[in-house]
Amino acid sequence: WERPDGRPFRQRLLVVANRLPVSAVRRSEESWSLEISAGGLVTALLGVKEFEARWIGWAGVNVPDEAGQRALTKALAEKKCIPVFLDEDIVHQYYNGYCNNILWPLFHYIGLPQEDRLATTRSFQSQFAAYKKANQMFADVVNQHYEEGDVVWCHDYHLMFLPKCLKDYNSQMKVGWFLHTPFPSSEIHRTLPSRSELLHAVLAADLVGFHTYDYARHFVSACTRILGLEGTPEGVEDQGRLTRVAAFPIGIDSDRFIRALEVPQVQEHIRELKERFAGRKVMLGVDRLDMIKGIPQKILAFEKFLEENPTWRDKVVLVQIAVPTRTDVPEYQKLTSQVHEIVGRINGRFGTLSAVPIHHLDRSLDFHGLCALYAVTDIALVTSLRDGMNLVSYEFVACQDSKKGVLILSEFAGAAQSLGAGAILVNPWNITEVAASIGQALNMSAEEREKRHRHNFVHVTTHTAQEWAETFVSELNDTVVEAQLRIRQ
Ligand code: ADQ
Repeated sequence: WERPDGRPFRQRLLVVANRLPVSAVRRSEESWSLEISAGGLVTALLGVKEFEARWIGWAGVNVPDEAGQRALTKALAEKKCIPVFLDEDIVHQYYNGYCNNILWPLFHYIGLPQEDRLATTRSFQSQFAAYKKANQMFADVVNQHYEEGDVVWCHDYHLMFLPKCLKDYNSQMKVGWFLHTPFPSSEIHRTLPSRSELLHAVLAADLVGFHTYDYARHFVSACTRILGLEGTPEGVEDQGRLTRVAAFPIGIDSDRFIRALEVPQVQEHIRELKERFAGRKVMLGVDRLDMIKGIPQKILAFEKFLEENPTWRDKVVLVQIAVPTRTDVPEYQKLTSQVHEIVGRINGRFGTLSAVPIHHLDRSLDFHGLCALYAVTDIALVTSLRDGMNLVSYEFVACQDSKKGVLILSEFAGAAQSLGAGAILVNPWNITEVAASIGQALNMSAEEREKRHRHNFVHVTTHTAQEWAETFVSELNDTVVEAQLRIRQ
């Protein structure tokens, strides 16, 4: 397939997400330094050779002056990124307010603390107005850069209004929307004052995707129960127009992890870690420090295990790596102190002069450090209270082909639906059950570990991030073609 000038034709993919995959630091009035942050989405799309991807999003910095905006736009263009400039007030109301204080907790079934509940109710209308305004600003930028034939892929709960804004500009635009978090039961979604407007806005997309079939089903029932529309096996129908709704479980770039284990620097690191933890079984948690990840519950379960199994006390260590996020939000500050307090208490209770049972680090690890840690781990503990998918569980499995460690996985993570047969599934709220699962994992026979690991390894290495992105985009192309055929008939 070629262009008139003989160059191969690659469809352009406009990926629209709240944050661009770069961190930008201003060096002087007109100079910026940029660093690519290789999150899951970037690596997913790097591997997709079929499309020519452009990123549209907020660079995470406030740039009030035109000279700065011009310089940043130019620097970002080299990285195939296009910025949306949001001022401080919009960021406060749209991002910190509506996205992170309202949608994030709601979609993860977490109630707001009592004192925030009334304040949020009062500021709701202004935050929702800012949310719509911000989504319109994203749409303006997409519209400026859109060329006929492009595919526009909108990401996540920050941009639920975007499909409608885009279709208002151009009903022919191919628009897909994918949610990275869970979509909650319709009984939860219906408590949101803007419930109907948001659902209608998402339904403007041609294709709506979720990590799991359950989230897709919740979305369809919200549309049927709240909007009175018709749910079909294909999606949701509104006056003859079908919005296709389906599950597209994300994956990781498993080869990148497997290859990293061969790097001499990583092997050296693995040797050091093995030496440091010699004679002890290593349990690992890697999470953003967020309420949804169930970090306090995980540590309390570990304490219960130590309490009930004195013979294991000096033979097992829990390494918990928690990257702080949203550090300016009081709830997150409280969570950090709560975790520190529990860790301190347990280390005081069970530690000795030569060793402590929990190593807790409040920071992010670099990619190679993370791979080495995954490789020396005997048991990974993923105890999310809710999680759209959870990629840490996938990354652990990818790095375990020689060790064949055990994955203890929350049944409330989307990953439970793909890795459930190989993992030990737990209810993270039930500390007794999680403590018992630690015992089960530590005592598991080599044959059973091998069998469980094989199941998960095959899944992680075949359902990759690249496959996820390709499937979504080709389904979007097909959906639009089918819709055009239906209209012609
Ligand atoms: P997250 O909530 O960020 O993503 P997750 O899927 O686990 O959760 O991805 C986290 C990523 O950050 C992983 O690649 C992990 O390696 C990295 N990471 C976490 N802690 C780290 C640390 N201390 N140091 C270095 N790296 C660290 C959201 C949803 C998920 C969904 C993804 C993708 O909440 O449910 O799986 O998007 O759709």
